[in-house]
Amino acid sequence: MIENTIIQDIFRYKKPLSTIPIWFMRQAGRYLPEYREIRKKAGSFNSLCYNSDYAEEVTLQPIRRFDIDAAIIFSDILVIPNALGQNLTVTENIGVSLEPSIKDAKAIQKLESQNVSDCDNFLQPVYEAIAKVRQSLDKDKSLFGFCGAPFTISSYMIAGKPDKELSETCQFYYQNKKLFFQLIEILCSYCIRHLCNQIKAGADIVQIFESMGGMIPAKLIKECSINPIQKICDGVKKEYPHIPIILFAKGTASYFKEYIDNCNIDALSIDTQTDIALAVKNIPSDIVLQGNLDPFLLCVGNSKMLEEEVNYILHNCRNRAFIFNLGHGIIKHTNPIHVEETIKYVRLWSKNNGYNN
Ligand code: 1CP
Repeated sequence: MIENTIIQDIFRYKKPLSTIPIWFMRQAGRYLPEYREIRKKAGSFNSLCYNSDYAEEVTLQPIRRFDIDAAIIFSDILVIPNALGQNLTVTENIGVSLEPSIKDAKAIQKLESQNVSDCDNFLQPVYEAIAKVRQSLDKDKSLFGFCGAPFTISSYMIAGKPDKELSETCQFYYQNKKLFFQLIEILCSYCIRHLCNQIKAGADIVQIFESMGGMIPAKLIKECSINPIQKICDGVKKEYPHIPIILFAKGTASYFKEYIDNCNIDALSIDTQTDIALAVKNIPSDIVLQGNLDPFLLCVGNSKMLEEEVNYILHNCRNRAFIFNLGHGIIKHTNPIHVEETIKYVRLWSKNNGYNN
């Protein structure tokens, strides 16, 4: 297992080191011409995602182009529902769908009767891709594995598509609370298994995406988000106590304390809706921070505003164990030159403030 990446050192020492590590959520994807080329060659998102050579290639593309400090395996939070029998379709300009959607007890029973090793086999290309990337990746760079948090995954499974307002997910919850938690339980165990398998294959850090966090009603946050994430962290830490876990729970700043107190997380990824200065003030210093440049600013690429915002983030995090990133994923219309420029500003700030680069 790789143990001396720049990012792992941040977790080991819990203080600023000689470099500020950088990576970008959704750093592989349509904004890169080299990704579009492979995507075309593969023919569909699924053929890309489940072909370990293609997945390896697109995972490494942003590393080659930007020389950043971490790769994140090219996959998706929806591979778990796909492995559990829902058909996953990603169509350009239309979006994602999962069919058939989960509507009743029969559908949940079907999920429950899935054979665990069949799911492992289905996801084997993801693990193979991880092993290949780890072989090619410099030893000082981290490789992220990831999964969605059970609530976020369940929202796609229940609606069969993005459930932006959680209208279908919350109605399902209120109508079939018992069934809903059966689904969450199933997802907890598959998330633990999927993260452990990714670590076994070579991932040296993992991130959990609760992308729908900000839409969860206050009354449901504890049982629908915090408890399942706690369960996943405990499950992963039991097998791999030294692998850092980062939580990106978008839109949940008012519950950061609850997440930290209850879940065994090592870092919080801060969204753009949260002022990084407040995060620094309110989050204990043994929790590593990651974030939080606005992906829309990155997309527009106004140099002066970009530099000012990078400086604001870095200045506020100057005494913290910190990983530079976005507040959410890169938008597909982003010019890769803006990413390069951002990296340049981070390096420039570091140099002017006594870091090695
Ligand atoms: O070529 C294409 O059109 C595919 C678009 C795409 C990509 C590039 C999808 C479908 N998934 C991915 C890759 C992906 N998804 C990665 C790895 C790439 C990287 O980060 O470099 C990761 C980490 C994800 C995670 C993911 N998928 C999340 C959580 C992160 C977030 O952005 O909040 C979510 C919510 C998804 C669902 C999903 N998969 C794909 C799309 C277009 C979506 C969003 C659907 C929606 O809610 O609108």
